Parts: sequence; structure tokens; C-alpha cells
Amino acid sequence: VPNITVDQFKGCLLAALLGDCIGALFEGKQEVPMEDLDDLFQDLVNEESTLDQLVPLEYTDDTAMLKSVAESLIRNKCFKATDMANMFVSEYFESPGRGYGQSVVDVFAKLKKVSDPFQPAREQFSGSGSYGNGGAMRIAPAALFAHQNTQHMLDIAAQATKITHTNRLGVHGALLQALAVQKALLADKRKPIDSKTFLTELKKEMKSIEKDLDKDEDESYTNKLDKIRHLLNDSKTSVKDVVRALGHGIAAHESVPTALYVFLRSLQPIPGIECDNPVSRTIQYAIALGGDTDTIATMAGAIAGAYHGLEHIDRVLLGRVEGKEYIEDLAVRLFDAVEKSGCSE
Ligand code: R7I
Ligand code: MG
Ligand code: MG
Ligand code: MG
Repeated sequence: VPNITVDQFKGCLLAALLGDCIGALFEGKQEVPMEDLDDLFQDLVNEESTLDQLVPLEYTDDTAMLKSVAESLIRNKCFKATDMANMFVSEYFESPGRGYGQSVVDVFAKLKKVSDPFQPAREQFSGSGSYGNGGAMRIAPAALFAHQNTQHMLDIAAQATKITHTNRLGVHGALLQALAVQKALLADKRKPIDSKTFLTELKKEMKSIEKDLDKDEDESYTNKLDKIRHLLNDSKTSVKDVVRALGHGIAAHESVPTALYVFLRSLQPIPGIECDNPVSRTIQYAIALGGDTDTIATMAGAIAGAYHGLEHIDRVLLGRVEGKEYIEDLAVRLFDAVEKSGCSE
């Protein structure tokens, strides 16, 4: 059994924060020029650069909701739907300007009035539920909290997602992200990650999760994992190839596999990215893909941070963002909650 450390919890949540705050500068841009982005990162990691106009970089809904997932699990030592829903609602109404998804705000308004915390989410998009990536973007704390028991983790992750997202693609996207964070956390640090094995093991889990789907369903996460493998195998894969094959949008199925690809690709150096810190590289490469940059960088960051740990979080870069002290403390409290976890009802 690997020795999981609090520094991995810190790495995970702080890298997610970095991805959100830096990625938010580019959210919605279809193309992000590599050279400009590299110049920005060189500035951000340089203590001598003041960047007064830019910093502190503020976090968005991705981190706001991640905070609520973590706080609710810590307080209850367990998943409690009503409590987590209340946390989302109070966080949103306290600070509504953090760039939330266009439709999820209707859920928050309805949650104030109903007793079933899953009902408003079920009503989204004429009853089909949202397939936005809002479930996946905030799920890392659930993966950390329940990493010792995969079935329990998947259960918590699905429930935590269904407070806002009930569409199968939204829920399964969050499950894939949770599994990826768990795998990165548990990976043997004495040898490099073998991407092929990493993906094969995830595929086994996703196949079982998607067992009711048509075999050749193009929108399946199982198929996306094969696409990730192909992209990694081809040394000529470009930003455009990645976006074409996996997407970079706000839909879970067009961003969660993308983030996983980014994590695996960023284990090695990437042409056009000067920085050799693997966590910073992960975030920079995620942003280089354009589209939903804050969310893809936050998800790729969470996976990378869980694997590489606090020692690979660039302190100067961290100095540029809002909420770092709070998030570091949150990681400590989440780590302590793992030992005490247990549901009494
Ligand atoms: O998923 P969600 O919380 O949004 C997260 C995104 C991240 O990029 C954040 O950084 C933030 O910018 O927003 O919020 P939702 O409103 O549930 O989903 C986001 C968007 O996905 C919706 O506003 C729709 O445009 C789209 N979408 C759908 N469109 C058609 N049919 C989600 N589900 C559907 C659908 O079923
Ligand atoms: Mg956001
Ligand atoms: Mg947005
Ligand atoms: Mg986003």
C-alpha cells in the first residue's frame, strides 16, 4: 500500500487552484498563441516581474465549488447531499460573479426552495440534465477523501455531481476525473507512470461504468480513452489534433478526457513550453489548447498535483493567485478527515 502524504493533497488542490486562476485569463479563446503564453508563464514564475496589473489572479466557479465539496466532506466526515447543496447555494449567492455556467445558476435558485437536493438538477435541459463539466471540475476533493475505497469514491462523486448535473455524460465525466485523480495519487512514485497501463486500467473502470451503453457509442468515455492513447503514441500530435480528437469545450465529454491527455502528455517536455516544472507545464499546456481553459487546466492540474505533490508546486507562481493559504489549509483538513471518515446513517 503506497504511503499517501498530505503534500499530495496540497499538490492536488493547489495545482487545481493554479489551473483555474491562470486558465481564467484565457477562458473562451479558441486559440492561444504558444509564444505569448510561454512569455506570460516566464513572467509569472519570475520573482523580479511585478505584474501589478494582473495579480492577484482571481479564482472562478471551479474553485468556488471545489471548496464547497471539500468543506462539506470535512464537516460531515461523509457525503451529505443537503449540506453540500446548501454550501453550493450560499457560496454562489455570496459571490455570484465568478463565471458560473449559464444554466447551473437556475439550479441554485431552485435549491433554495425545494427539499429534494437532486430535483432541480434533474429538471435542467427539459429533463435530460446538464452535461456541462461543472461536476468534474470540482470533484478532486471527493477523490482524495475516498481514495481508499474506489466504489465509495465513485458513489460520492456521482452523488456530489448530481446536485447540479444529472446527464449521464456529466456524471460519468466526473467519475473519470475522480478515477484519474485517485490513480495519480496512488501511483508508485519510484518509477515513471506508464501511460498505456494508466489508460488501460481507467478503461476497465469506465467500461464497467458505461456497461449499459451501445458498444459503438461514439460519445463514450471508453472510446475517448483510446483516442488519448493514439494521440500520445503519435509524436507529431499538434494542439489542433488534440482539439479535433478530444475537444476543449464546456461539455464534460469535450473536456475531461482532454485534461487527462494533458496530464499524461505533460509528464514529458513539450516543444514551445520552456518551463520544466511538470505541474506548471501541465497547466500551461492545458491553456495552450484554448476553449474552456480554466476548467481543463484545473482538472489536469488536480491530477498532476496529486501525482507530483507539493514539492513541484512553483512557489512564485502560487504567489500570484487568490486563495492559496485557504486552499493549502483545506488540503490539510481534508487529509485529516480521511482518517476520521465514516457515515453513521
Ligand atoms: O457545467 P457548468 O457548471 O459549467 C461549468 C463551466 C466551466 O467552464 C466553468 O469554468 C464555467 O465557465 O462554466 O454549468 P451548466 O450551466 O450546467 O453547463 C454549462 C453549459 O453547458 C450550459 O450553459 C450549456 O451551454 C451547456 N450544456 C448543454 N447544452 C445543451 N444541452 C450543458 N448541458 C447541456 C445540454 O443538455
Ligand atoms: Mg470557471
Ligand atoms: Mg464561463
Ligand atoms: Mg471553465
